[in-house]
Amino acid sequence: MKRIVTIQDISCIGKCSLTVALPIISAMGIETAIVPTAVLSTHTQFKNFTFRDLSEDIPLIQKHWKEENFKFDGIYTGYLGSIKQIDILKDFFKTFKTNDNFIFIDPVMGDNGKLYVGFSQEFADEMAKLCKMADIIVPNLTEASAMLNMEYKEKYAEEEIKQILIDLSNLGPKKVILTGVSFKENELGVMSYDKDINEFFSYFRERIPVKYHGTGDIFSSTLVGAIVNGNSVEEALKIAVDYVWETINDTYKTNKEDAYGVNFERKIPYLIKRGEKWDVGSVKLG
Ligand code: PXL
Repeated sequence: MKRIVTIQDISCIGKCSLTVALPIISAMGIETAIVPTAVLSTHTQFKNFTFRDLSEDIPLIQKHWKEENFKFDGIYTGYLGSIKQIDILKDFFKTFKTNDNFIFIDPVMGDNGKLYVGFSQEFADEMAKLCKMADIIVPNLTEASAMLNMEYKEKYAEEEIKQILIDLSNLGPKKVILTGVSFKENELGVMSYDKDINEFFSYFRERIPVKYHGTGDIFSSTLVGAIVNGNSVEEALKIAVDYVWETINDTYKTNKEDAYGVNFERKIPYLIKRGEKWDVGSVKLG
């Protein structure tokens, strides 16, 4: 059985980070090991959330796992609770990276042009350095702008997006995926760049006129699961965009008002059904 380790927070209520990564990656037939970076009562879009930093536990978990000789097909990081954790993860990556697995970083820091509560430019600069160790990174445009020290804009031309992808790949990773890309009012999707072959790829779906929290984590979890299951990155991007679209559409139709996250649970059967066609094999990173 394939195994992914995902390193991100537990937001006890909030439908993001580990509470979506665990069910989604598991539903894709992959064992999901976790390293919780922090425990919060809710994600940080609510007021008065609690926050317990678990940085000190990470090296202890790492040491134990090393002694047990655990191996992972993919190493996937999301929301990190402090700059100190970025340093701790550099060591974690060195310990568990092999020739057969890959490091996937979702540099979770912000959205809609703003960094989330608790993040700073200094954090973004350190995150950019961590990305040097990644095989794949998945920023949105807010996170990309912060890591490249660029101003965030509402609209971008295709040539500008391509340049951002190239600049991000110069941070180190072979594959860069930019989320929240749109060149037409009624479309939203992703664009990727593979620096080894100098090729771009994009995939869009009809825009649903609403924004929900947590969709970035759902996207990344699905993407990393689809890649570990042997899909090409391009095919995995279609799977992840389609699944996120289904979850947003379902939420939009059923409970627009009180949604603090999307109805990803109701669309897990869709994901499983789609997975029936996959020829689960080795990871194809090109
Ligand atoms: O979905 C990203 C995310 C993850 N974890 C926590 C968050 C957020 C976004 O706000 O607050 C704790």
